[in-house]
Amino acid sequence: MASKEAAQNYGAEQIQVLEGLEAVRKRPGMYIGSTGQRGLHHLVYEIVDNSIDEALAGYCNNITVKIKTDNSIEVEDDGRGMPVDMHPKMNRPAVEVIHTVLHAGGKFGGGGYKVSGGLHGVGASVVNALSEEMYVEVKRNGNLYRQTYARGKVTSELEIVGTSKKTGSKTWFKPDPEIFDELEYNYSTIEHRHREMAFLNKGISLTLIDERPESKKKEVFCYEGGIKEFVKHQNRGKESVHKDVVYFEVVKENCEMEVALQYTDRYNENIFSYANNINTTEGGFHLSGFKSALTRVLNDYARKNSILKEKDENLLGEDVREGLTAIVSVKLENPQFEGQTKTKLGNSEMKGFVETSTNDRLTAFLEQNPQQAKDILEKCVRAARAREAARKARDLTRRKGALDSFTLPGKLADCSEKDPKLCEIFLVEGDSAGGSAKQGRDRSRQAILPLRGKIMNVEKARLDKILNSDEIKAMITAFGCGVGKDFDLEKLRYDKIIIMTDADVDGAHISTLLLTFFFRYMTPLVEEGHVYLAMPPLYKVKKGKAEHYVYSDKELDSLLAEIGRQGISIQRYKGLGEMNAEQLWDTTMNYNDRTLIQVTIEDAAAADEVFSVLMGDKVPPRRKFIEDNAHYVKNLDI
Ligand code: 28G
Repeated sequence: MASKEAAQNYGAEQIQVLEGLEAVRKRPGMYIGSTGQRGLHHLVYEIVDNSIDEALAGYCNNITVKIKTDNSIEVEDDGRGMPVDMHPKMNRPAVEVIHTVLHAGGKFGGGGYKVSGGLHGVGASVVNALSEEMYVEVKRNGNLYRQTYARGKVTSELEIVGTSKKTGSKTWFKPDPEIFDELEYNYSTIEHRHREMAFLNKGISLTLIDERPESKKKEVFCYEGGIKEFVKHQNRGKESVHKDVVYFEVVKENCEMEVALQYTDRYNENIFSYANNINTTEGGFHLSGFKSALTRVLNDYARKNSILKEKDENLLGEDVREGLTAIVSVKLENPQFEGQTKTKLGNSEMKGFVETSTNDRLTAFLEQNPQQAKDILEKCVRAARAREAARKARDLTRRKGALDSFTLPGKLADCSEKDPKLCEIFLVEGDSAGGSAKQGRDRSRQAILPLRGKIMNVEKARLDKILNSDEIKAMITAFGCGVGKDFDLEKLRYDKIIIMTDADVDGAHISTLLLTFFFRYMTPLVEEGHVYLAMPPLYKVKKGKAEHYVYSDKELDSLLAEIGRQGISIQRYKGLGEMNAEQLWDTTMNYNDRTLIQVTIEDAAAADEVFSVLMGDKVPPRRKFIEDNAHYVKNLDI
């Protein structure tokens, strides 16, 4: 049926509605965070969240997501099918209301808690508002129903188009190019979220299919063990300190919590917390409840079993979290998300709930598993001793002024400008490229720090040892903002930290090491977007007098298609050292023509993961990782 006719049926409420979705189109960022790739992916999560809700309600087992060749998305579930009956107030079919009314989810009221909810608690109507085309199919009551939409509006009435003995919902949409700057989906981003969702919702089967010819793939994610398997996955490639993943689940009438944890021989803390399937990266009451309980239970157990003597100090939180991998997942009725990125759980009642539950269940685990309890506590006691030793070492370095910015490293060629907002620092692989960069740079605003040889692998050392590395000390002093717990972004001496390495194995290795270090010990640097990768050219193509710098193989193909292959010469740059100062400036450093890749926290986390798996001690997970990430690892060339 024509859209005009449909529109004429609208009452006053519906007109309100259209204005509502107009607002979504005017300010999409308010609803999906951004109009870049992150926002684009958000559309998928919004729809999948609805299927997950249906699964959590107990009516759906299988969810399939397809990335179609034109970068449109199809999501299908085998739930009850979206309701098609008339909505009493709106006088429209319920499925239409779901797709045309902002925040329609809440309007139905009652009936189980909305568990997933998405980052901003928006839903299918927002996806409609931001799609150039959309359709929904519902199998229900023996019928197959279908309705189409576009840019927030209905484009055809709900129709019965066939029959079906099954039940379920299918949604297809094509993101609107008028809204999004980026229209191409990234398989691994969606894959990552899918795996996470499957871990967080045990037993649900999530299938991901990529139909695009260049990246054809199909994967099924289904974990009967839920977050217990999540911890195992996180710890693949690492040595665990004790045998089992500790797991417990406590379900109350209007909320539930699940915890899984296992200690490894590493030194970093690896706790992920979730509320209604949302990764609460800023933490909140559930996380603080967990942490309090952990510290308390382990101290109590250690005292009771004379692992800590009377004269010994209590273990600190950081001692009982060293090397810990843990997932804390809560589900509750009215989650309050607070904080800068709305990823901090503000429901204070969750602290007591998680704390009491963890107290009881973890104490029981330790008492029932004395050997594992011993293994865990020995690790914590070692951490406490190392902390003391590290503090002494740090005091010593500090007294010697080794990390102060007034003793800037000798290798640093600093810039003359004093306003950090205008300054940038290049971390350059090798002394020879460092030399060219020093000559070629803009001395007023660009500083150069050459890095020689390999950076230390921070994965396998505590901070005190890391601080013995000259390369790392040089970076810390040059940046001026300290490290680890002492890190203070306010003191950063440069607005941009630019990693410039060769486009080869070693270069990729060095970049990965640096990102891992920043991710672990200077997190805000990455979070606030101060870290960049320089993009030196891969080729120089000459034809007659014309010279072209080329930055990727794809670009090379299109250039050759344009200028032809006759009478050309192609130089492949293997390293930065092959360029002189002027070339380095022209191609990579000059403000106008260069390309910088801003590193996101996800990139850094991925680098960290690559590291902890590839540099770990266990071979099988390494092989599996390389197989799974063949494409990425090939580029990384480790
Ligand atoms: C394929 C793409 C995404 C969905 C359902 C099923 C029901 C439903 C969805 O109801 C109104 C709100 C909460 C109850 C519920 C069907 C009850 C009976 C449903 C989806 C009423 C919405 N029969 N499946 N919504 N609820 N799948 N997949 O969106 O209180 S949305």
